[in-house]
Amino acid sequence: MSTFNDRIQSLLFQPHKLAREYSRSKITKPFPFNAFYPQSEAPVVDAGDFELHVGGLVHDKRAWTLERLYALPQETQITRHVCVEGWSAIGEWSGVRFSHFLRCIGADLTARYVGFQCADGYSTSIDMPTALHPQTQLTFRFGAEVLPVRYGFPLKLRMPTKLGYKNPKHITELFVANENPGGFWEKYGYNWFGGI
Ligand SMILES: Nc1nc2c(c(=O)[nH]1)N[C@H]1C(S)=C(S)[C@@H](COP(=O)(O)O)O[C@H]1N2
Ligand SMILES: [Mo]
Repeated sequence: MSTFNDRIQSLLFQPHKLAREYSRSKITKPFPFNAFYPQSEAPVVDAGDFELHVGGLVHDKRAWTLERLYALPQETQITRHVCVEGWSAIGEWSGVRFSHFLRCIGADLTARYVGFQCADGYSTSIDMPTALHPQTQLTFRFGAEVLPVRYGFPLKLRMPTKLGYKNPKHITELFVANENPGGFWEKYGYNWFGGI
C-alpha cells in the first residue's frame, strides 16, 4: 500500500518541526464543516456511554471513558486546517498530546502505524512519526466549547502537519499496527501520507 509518493513524504517529514501557530484574532469564523455527508447527518454520540476502544500493539487495552480522557493533561493549539478540496481555515483545538496518550496505553512506539475507526463509518491511519509529533493532539475541545457534534464530538485527532482527511472526527477506536490500515478516502486514491 505504501506508494513511491508516500515513501518520499515519510522521508521528507521532519518529526520535530512545528507547524505555524496563530493568534486568536486569526481564527476563521464560522469555521467550515466537512464530511462525506451533510452537517445534519453528523453522528450524535452519547457522552454517558461513550468508550474509546484501544487495540493492536498496546499493553493496556482497557477502554477509556470521557471522564478518564478529560483528566489527562491538555494543551491548546491555534493552527491551520487544510482541506484537499481547496479551502483552509484556522481553528483552536484543545486536548491531550497524542504521544502522551500512546505512552499511557503502553503502545509499541516502534510500530509503523496507528489506525482509527469513527462513529460515522469513516476511517484513516497515520505513520508513527506523525503520531509522535508534538502538535498531534487527541482533541476534546474547539475554542471555548466542548468539541461540537459537527467538528467530531466527543473526540478527534488534530494534526496541523496533515491534510484535513487525515484528521479523523468522532473516533471510537484506535489501534497500533505494522500493516498499513488504509482509510476511507485513501481507498479511493487519496494519497495515504497526506502531508501538508
Ligand atoms: N469521521 C470523519 N472524520 C473526518 C471526515 C469525515 O467525513 N468523517 N472528513 C475529513 C475531511 S475531508 C475534513 S476536511 C475534515 C473536516 O473537519 P471539520 O468539520 O472540523 O472542518 O474532517 C475529516 N475527518
Ligand atoms: Mo477535507
